[in-house]
Amino acid sequence: MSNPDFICGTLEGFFGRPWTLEHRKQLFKWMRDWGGMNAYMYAPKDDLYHRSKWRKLYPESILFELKELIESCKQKDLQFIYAIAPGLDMSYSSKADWNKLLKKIEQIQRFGCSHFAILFDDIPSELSTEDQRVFPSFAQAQASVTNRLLDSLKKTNSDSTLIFCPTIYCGHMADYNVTGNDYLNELGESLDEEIGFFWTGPEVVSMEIPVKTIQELRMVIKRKPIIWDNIHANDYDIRQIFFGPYAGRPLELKNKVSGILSNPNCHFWANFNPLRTLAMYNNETDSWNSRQAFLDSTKEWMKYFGNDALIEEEIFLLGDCFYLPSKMGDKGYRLVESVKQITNNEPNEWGKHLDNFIQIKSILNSLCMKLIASTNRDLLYNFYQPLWELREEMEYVSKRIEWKMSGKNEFKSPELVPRRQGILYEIQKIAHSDKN
Ligand code: GDL
Repeated sequence: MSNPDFICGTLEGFFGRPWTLEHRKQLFKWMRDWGGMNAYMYAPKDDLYHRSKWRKLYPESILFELKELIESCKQKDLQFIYAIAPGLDMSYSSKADWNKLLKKIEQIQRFGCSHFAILFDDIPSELSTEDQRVFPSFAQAQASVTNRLLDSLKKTNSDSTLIFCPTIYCGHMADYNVTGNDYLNELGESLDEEIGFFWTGPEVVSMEIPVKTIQELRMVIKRKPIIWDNIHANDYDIRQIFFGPYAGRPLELKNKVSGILSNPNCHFWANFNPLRTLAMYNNETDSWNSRQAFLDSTKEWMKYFGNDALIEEEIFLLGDCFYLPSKMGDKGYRLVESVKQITNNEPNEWGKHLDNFIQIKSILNSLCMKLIASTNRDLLYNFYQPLWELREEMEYVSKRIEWKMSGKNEFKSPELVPRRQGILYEIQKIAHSDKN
């Protein structure tokens, strides 16, 4: 069973198109049914009024949606956390900005929301000249606004809570020297001890979060952090998608932090396994096997595709091909190994790899055929791009196989689709050339 004082759930905190009301309602239903999850944080970077126009009140047309979300969370016993991100252009010493912040928060409080977060991630880290006259440092400026906000929230409702996201929010940003980081030390000293503190781990996207790195951080920030977990986020490269399990975090981590909120794929339907397995992780007390959790969760995931003809083998392959950043599932590794052996060797050396390739290709093709006939069109559109790109590459490898087996001299088969081109490709070719 999970600890009720521990915050665990979903954080909609990515860049790009926010989820829809329907998506969020589906999410709340999942979280309630699974158990082990008790919070949803609303922080879509591209909700205009959350970040870019944080000073502006929500127009009625959008406000009703927030009201519905807050009510829907309440009905399902989930904590709704509203986050605001004023850091792009807030003047920390300006009375006018402070009043705007309060007005905005009051607008949300009116719907019975008492859990808030203030985010200072991904912003310029220099104080303006006016702010420099008032505050000795960036940390002091942020701590002052955040402490005042907590006081003000408490005046309205003494049960209010507040979480703070710092500008340095992972070990990498502190040059892996958290203990010696002035900004973090100052926050530890000056932030009210009741205020929660977000941390993404050693990296922005941390494949592992070792317990010892958190113990070190706790000494500095003088509280247990709340993990803002980006392991399944894909907003930094939306050609990728992650269906893999919650992994790389030992169970012991739960005792060292005060919560875990997952900021997952922008593609809503990609998040079943990522979130389901986080709920499993939070319910687990003895031992954690992320692979087993993935297998169990995938079986539950199947019913959301809208096609009863789909079989487990197809869905497992889908998950294994698009697993975690820089990590594939078993069948993904097997496929890549076979492509490598086939490409680098002559047909008489291929051994089992040809059969392996053909078998996986056939599962992939039947998966795609069934997906395009499935009734959950929203899910299909979410998965289209990476899946179709993979199919195209499989076709290309098939052409090379035919050519190698034919014994002809030159590979003449034209590529079925043009190579990836354009400005991104050109820049990467130049900037990443030292890594090749
Ligand atoms: C970030 C952003 C987050 C984004 C994620 C992955 C934090 C605190 N902020 O740095 O909004 O989705 O990276 O790209 O993680």
